[in-house]
Amino acid sequence: MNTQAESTQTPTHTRALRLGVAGPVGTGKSSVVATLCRSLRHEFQIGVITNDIYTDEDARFLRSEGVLPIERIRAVETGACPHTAIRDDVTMNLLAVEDLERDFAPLDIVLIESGGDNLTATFSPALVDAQIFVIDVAGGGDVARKGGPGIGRADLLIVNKIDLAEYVDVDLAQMLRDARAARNGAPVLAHSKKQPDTEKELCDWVRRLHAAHASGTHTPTDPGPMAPHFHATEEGGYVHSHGNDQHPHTHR
Ligand SMILES: Nc1nc2c(ncn2[C@@H]2O[C@H](COP(=O)(O)OP(=O)(O)OP(=O)(O)O)[C@@H](O)[C@H]2O)c(=O)[nH]1
Ligand SMILES: [Mg+2]
Repeated sequence: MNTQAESTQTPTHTRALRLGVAGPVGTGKSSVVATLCRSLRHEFQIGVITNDIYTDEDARFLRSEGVLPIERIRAVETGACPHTAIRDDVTMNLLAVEDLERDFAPLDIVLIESGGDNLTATFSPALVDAQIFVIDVAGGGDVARKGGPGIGRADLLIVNKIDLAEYVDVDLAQMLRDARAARNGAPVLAHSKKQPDTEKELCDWVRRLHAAHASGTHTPTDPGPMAPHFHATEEGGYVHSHGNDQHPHTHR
């Protein structure tokens, strides 16, 4: 029975910070997760969930890198486009996160890597407390300008593999200006796994986020639904728009 004493008890440990890492295929999501595990595992109790469509490749990569004890890295095989499992129906991921949190309680941080998808894929706030969106210079300097919910409104945008910019003819300064212009003041991190100072900036950002989460001052925000898109029909099609404000739908 609930007593007065029980109801006024202060919890000794907040739920783990659930931090999503999304972005197009091959931009460096697993490498970012590996960096965070290696750098923060002595400060925080960490677990990892990976998402792949048909395999557990990312989980096997992280286990082989020795970034955490192997049992703390679990794979979800989505069997479908990654965005379906991180946004449309998060059940598989939520169960995996809850199992991990129960088996290794108390965890401080659970990192959830999305399968590589396209620029429209973001996590549901029902699954994560905050999310990082990863793009890279090798995908082209204009990607930042192309925008989308992850680029525009993820908690952190990483412009990754900056060590490669000169080899792929990308004007990094311009790409970073475009990224900042797309984000209304939200943070942008120029990052490379070959540049330890940038890895430190990433870890410091996660430390600050965890502190805000633990103190109850971090408010999870939804980067928003997919951008308006076009469905062709025999009559010439209609525009199906998922806006942010009042979820307007435009059909014509
Ligand atoms: N030069 C360079 N290569 C990087 C960097 N980060 C990742 N890579 C390489 O990019 C390739 C893809 O990296 P991953 O971390 O597997 O990328 P991912 O986004 O997890 O890939 P998927 O899960 O398949 O979508 C690998 O060959 C990495 O070694 C970086 O900062 N610089
Ligand atoms: Mg990966």
